[in-house]
Amino acid sequence: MNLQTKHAISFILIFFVLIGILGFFYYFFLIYKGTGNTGKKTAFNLIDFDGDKKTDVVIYRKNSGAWWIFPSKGDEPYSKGWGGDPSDIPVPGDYDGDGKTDIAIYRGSTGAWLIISSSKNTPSSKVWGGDPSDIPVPGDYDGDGKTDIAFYRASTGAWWIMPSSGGAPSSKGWGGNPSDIPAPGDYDGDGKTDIAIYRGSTGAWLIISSSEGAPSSKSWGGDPSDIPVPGDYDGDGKTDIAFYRASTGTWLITPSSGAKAYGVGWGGAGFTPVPGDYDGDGKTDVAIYQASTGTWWITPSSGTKAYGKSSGGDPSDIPVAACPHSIR
Ligand SMILES: [Ca+2]
Ligand SMILES: [Ca+2]
Ligand SMILES: [Ca+2]
Ligand SMILES: [Ca+2]
Repeated sequence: MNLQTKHAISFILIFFVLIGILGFFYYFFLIYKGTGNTGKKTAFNLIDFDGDKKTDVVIYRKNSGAWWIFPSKGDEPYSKGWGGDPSDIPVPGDYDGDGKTDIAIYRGSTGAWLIISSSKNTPSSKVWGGDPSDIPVPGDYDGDGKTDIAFYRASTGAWWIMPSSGGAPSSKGWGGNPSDIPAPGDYDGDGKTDIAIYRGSTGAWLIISSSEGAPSSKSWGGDPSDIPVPGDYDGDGKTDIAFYRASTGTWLITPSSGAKAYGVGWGGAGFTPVPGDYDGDGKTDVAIYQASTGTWWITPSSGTKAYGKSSGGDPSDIPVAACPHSIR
């Protein structure tokens, strides 16, 4: 073997070793990335600003337009001014698909969605809605891992969805009864949000499965004080039909896995349901917010002891997890 051949062989060996090292790092990069939006999807809107897969306690202080975020990781709480118009409704979601919740407001007076992307920290604005009867219903209807802006127009009973994947906006008539409350969720567990209505007058859940396109109806609720609280309480990746009966402070849950329906007494007068996955076990936890003291009372699904957490208690505070019609 002459010197030239030796050099050529060394060069080829070094080349393959380098490829191997790069591949090794790329593999771990993919695993790391997998903890973000490519990880297992949850069948509810996880309000998770720090990206640890646990629900954060978050309030929107209406009178000052400030968000107060208490990261579940235990970092210091922080605030961010975003909002301030009396018609503003918090609509947090993962609009950029990086696995962290973005601060977002739906401004009812103009129909503008004002979003701060967590990945780029840049604000954006898009008008979608604006009718006084419009109710924001953000969700991942196209299943690309990014929240889509969407509203339910109560006056006509139509759902207007702008897919984040860039397709044409769609409109679908589903609802229209004055007692209808939008209750979107991933009831069939295919990773796409399903259009759904809770009809207060009859206690019927009217759901269109995104995988089959077929409508279904289930009776669950019907008391005038019932508030729909869909979530994945059994952790099977499908949203469960559930309501909170304010008159008695009872949660009534029908697990999608087929297990027996059950009730949990947790709440009562002066409490607002704030379901979320506070312990990060993939199951929705029963939790309530007490406006008079600004305290969150959380019962972790993992079985650890119930606890309270204060988020201030300004009378204008809105617990973001209770925001109507965000998917849970
Ligand atoms: Ca989407
Ligand atoms: Ca679905
Ligand atoms: Ca479930
Ligand atoms: Ca949980």
